[in-house]
Amino acid sequence: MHTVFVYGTLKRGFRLHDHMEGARFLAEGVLHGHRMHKITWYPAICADPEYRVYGELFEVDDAILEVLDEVEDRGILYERHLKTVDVLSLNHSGSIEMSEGSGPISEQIQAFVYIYMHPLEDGLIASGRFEK
Ligand code: PCA
Repeated sequence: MHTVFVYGTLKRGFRLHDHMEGARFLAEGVLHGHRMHKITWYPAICADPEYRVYGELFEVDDAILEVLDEVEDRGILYERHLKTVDVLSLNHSGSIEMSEGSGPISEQIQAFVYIYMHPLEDGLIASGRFEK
């Protein structure tokens, strides 16, 4: 199994989420050191120490990851990189165990992230949150 961090159209309720069918939601997450831009109807991110990106963590199998690579035009638009993502919230039945007490748990997880392969200039989303 693999962990992926999605920050755009693959999130729950967004345009390409259907391609995540069979994926298990783990938690909300934040990726530090990356900056978000709006391309057209979808976002993209690149490395930038000044910014952060918010998204969702899922557990996926080989087959789903293969579908996502295709949907995201891996090798053409995005490259898939393993990144360290901070876990912000957890689902109660997730494999990431809840610790005692409530509130967000500070924990990190290694996850695949689709990083844009081309320069990003216009359409900065400074908040790091892709919204409809
Ligand atoms: N889909 C992928 C990368 C950008 C996009 O719109 C995602 O949601 O993470």
